[in-house]
Amino acid sequence: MINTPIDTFSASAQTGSTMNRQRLLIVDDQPLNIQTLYELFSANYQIFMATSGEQALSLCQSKLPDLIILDVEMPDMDGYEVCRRLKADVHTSNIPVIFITGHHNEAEETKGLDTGAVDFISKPINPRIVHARVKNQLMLKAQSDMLRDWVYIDGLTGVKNRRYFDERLNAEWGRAIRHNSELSIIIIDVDFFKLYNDCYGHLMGDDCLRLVANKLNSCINRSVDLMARYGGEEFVCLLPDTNLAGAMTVAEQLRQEVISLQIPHAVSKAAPFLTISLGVCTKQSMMVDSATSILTQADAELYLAKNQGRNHVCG
Ligand code: GH3
Ligand code: MG
Ligand code: MG
Ligand code: MG
Ligand code: MG
Repeated sequence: MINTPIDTFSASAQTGSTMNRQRLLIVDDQPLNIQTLYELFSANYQIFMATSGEQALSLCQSKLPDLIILDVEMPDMDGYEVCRRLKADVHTSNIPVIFITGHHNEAEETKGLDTGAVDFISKPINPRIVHARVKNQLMLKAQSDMLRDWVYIDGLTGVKNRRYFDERLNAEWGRAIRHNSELSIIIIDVDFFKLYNDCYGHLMGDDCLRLVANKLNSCINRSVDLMARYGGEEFVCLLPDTNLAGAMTVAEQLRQEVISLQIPHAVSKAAPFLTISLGVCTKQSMMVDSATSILTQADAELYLAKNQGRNHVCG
């Protein structure tokens, strides 16, 4: 049987690999209850603790736990309300919630599950059952996280794909409009890549794209910046809070970094090694009034760079 990455990941999650321990948030207004659960789980998971609803919500934002064990009855805000708020927020809506409560009846359990919880456990708890249920939910969470990541990764190069770029561009465009902030993008196209394939073969072409993608990706330093494969031999870089001058500087660095790879390209008409052309556009540009038009304009600049003999930046 072929070992899929999910099998491999599940196996390491089961053995409780200390490298990347999953994060568990325990919420209960009684410190003694927290203590019991802490002792049950601290060997396998990274634990965060909260004794109130407000504290739980704030920890969810800052720590993004993989699972929450949530008490129902708490003085400031009950567990149902905490769960409702988590589910209403896109940042926290996919964190699974397991309720633990002393008041067990059908109506309460139904209410808990309707609020969006994945499980409902009554006190007094059976430690082995709680452990098994938590483990199952964390396994599902790890698998769904991994699938979600895969949806956004380009299979050939390992950098983010166009689907991810399009979603981020729309989100960042909206943010830039709301905050009246700057936003730039760079479209990058490998020069004479058809000739490269013709000369060295498609497999070498693939290797070349991987090298270029990794180099471009490694040039992106701020966590808000994004490098993605846009398709074929084209890449695109998203730079929030960056004006045209800043983006031109980044583009020039990218051009030079790809040259520094010194990938032989004997039949290129631009240089004896592989080069890229880049088109830069910023939200402040006269022609730009939408997320789509910033792309169109960057593409127009790329076209100019190609016409100037390639191995150029235009913006
Ligand atoms: P220009 O300088 O004008 O950009 O010339 P070009 O040859 O790079 O542009 P063109 O659009 O004519 O050709 C792009 C080539 O990129 C053709 C296509 O086979 C190749 N290509 C696209 N995706 C891949 C890929 O995943 N792997 C490989 N090896 N080649 C690819
Ligand atoms: Mg309580
Ligand atoms: Mg192209
Ligand atoms: Mg082309
Ligand atoms: Mg090209």
